[in-house]
Amino acid sequence: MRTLHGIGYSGWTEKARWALDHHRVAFRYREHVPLTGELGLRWRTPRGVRPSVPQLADEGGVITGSFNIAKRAEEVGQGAPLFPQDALELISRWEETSDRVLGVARAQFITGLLRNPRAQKESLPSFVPGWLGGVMAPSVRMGANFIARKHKAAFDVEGAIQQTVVPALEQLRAELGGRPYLKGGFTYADINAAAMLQMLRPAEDRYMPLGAGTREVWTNAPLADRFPDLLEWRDGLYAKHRKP
Ligand SMILES: N[C@@H](CCC(=O)N[C@@H](CS)C(=O)NCC(=O)O)C(=O)O
Repeated sequence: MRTLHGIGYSGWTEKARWALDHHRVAFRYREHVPLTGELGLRWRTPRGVRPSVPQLADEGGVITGSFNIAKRAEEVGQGAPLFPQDALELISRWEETSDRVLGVARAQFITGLLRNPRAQKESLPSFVPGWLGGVMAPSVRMGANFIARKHKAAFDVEGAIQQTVVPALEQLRAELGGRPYLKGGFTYADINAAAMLQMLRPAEDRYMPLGAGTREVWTNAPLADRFPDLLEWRDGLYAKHRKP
């Protein structure tokens, strides 16, 4: 069975899932647990590829990275293309921007998680009973620190937000210019852009179920207040193009 390994609250995983769902590609989902899942992740990852999730295993082999998975979905799935020829340059530009912003989003999340015991408990695998949450929370902090080191997360999160995220959001606002899509119709460029907005306020629970602590950690109120038009755009895009 086609299997997607991912992190439920990660923007990268969301991009891969969205493309697979859009193209009606069936898959089973497996949650990756940082640190304890590292060995399995390395074992699955083809030689010469940096081990990360999302990662899709299907009859064609193992595909690592949201962009490659989305392309694979387009190849094997059905429905309107997300990568039309005339949008390829735009998509690759927003892929690059989205990737940089998600890197800052990860750093913001890790910093918030380390300070939020409720989110730490919610990050534990579902088989850990609630009463063990407090005891197991240090393992979540170890996992968060592991991810910070592995992916060289920014230390100065606020500085990275001002330097990388704010200009990207201004750019998105300018390019959208009040229109529903970055190109004439819905493309992967919109998915790339929408994923960035998770670090302002995550999508509604019916699209991305998150515990209250995790949702709190993902929310950046000053940014959300500064870009309400973009959040409104993202919510409209979800309502129209993302199956709950
Ligand atoms: N460019 C990659 C980035 C993927 C990435 O950085 N994934 C991180 C998400 S935090 C990851 O794999 N973390 C878990 C781990 O490394 O164990 C993509 O588009 O998928």
